[in-house]
Amino acid sequence: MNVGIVCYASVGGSGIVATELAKALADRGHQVRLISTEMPFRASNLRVGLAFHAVQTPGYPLFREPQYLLSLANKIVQVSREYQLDIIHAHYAIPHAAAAYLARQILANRPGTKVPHVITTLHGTDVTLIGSDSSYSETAAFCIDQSDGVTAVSESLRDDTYREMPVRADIRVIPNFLDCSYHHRSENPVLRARFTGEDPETKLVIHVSNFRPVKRAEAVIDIFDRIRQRVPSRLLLVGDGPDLDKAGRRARELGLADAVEQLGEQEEVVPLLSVSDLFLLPSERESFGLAALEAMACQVPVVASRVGGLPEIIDHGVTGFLHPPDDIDAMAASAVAMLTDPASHRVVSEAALAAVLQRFCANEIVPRYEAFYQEVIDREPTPSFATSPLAHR
Ligand code: GMT
Repeated sequence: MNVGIVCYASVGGSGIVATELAKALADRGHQVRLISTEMPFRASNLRVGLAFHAVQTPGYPLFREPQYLLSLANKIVQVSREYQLDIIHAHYAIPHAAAAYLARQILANRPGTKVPHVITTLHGTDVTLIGSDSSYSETAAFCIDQSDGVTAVSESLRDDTYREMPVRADIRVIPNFLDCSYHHRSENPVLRARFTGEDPETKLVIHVSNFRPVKRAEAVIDIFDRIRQRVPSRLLLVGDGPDLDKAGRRARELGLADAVEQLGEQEEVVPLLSVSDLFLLPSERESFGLAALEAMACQVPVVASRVGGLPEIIDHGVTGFLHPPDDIDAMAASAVAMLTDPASHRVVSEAALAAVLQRFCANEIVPRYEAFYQEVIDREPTPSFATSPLAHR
């Protein structure tokens, strides 16, 4: 199949999932074209069957805002026409579903042009924060409904979409996944010693995110403060975003500055997860929690909020720990229990890995996307110019 995958290039789960899907589809023999503003995070390795197309959005003094929706739709039209795309797969509905819809309408209006099918994958805040905002809800819901197929990354997100937006489309749940041949623990005593100061008693707690308000970075520091009162430990903060400063300030207020290491954005998280003992994710909302899944694959027990899709990945007390987002004390208690009981730590780490291997590896999930593409194509033959209502205008 010829597949165009549209995604954000910035650090974030939706771009990572889209890129991993593009790579996996290319490995399975499809011709895949990634369409984004710049080469997405984790896409840089050369791969047969995978090409990248950059969206340029030129400014003009009259425009106060960049016209990304128009330039993206334009790029999709050009790529689709040139490479005869069967599928345009838009990751993150806003505004990618709209751009894909517009591109399809343009292509349907051109005689003799192949018109691709549009699939939109909902990732989370495109529904729960932005899509449900009254400034966007009508256009976002319309464009989601106009897609030929819609997927959501968790049951919870599917339910939230129906509850929070006027969407009528039949939403298929296809969970996020990892390349399990890459995402696994690989011990690195030298790196670990660099963070622990070679103290064998010191535990490493880690948080990886884009430090936006939903991630509750200050709560990460508050939980770590409670952990550190009981366990010699250090905290690794991986990623960057608007609330990283707040986290640093909170750490200084609590006298924890020396115990917190800010590593900024890192393309490779596996080495850092592999030296860690515990992952904290006290998010306010989380449609899936890809970062938690990556930690589990590296055998790092996760202590997280019982919100959104996290209960679909973490079985409380078995493969990790879930608590109400505001229950900092309970999160700290679970963390301390894990860090002070090596036998339980091993049991939870192994159960977490087993859950990932059983349900969330690429070889399990990517065929579900392929089957969905085929189902959408079979359901409705590609609209041709002759049958398009636009053709007669
Ligand atoms: O967090 C966002 O605002 C968007 C998005 C992203 O691009 O990182 O994150 C969402 O999609 C990820 C991939 O499907 C999920 O793992 C995250 O849980 C989800 N974030 C939220 O729901 C807050």
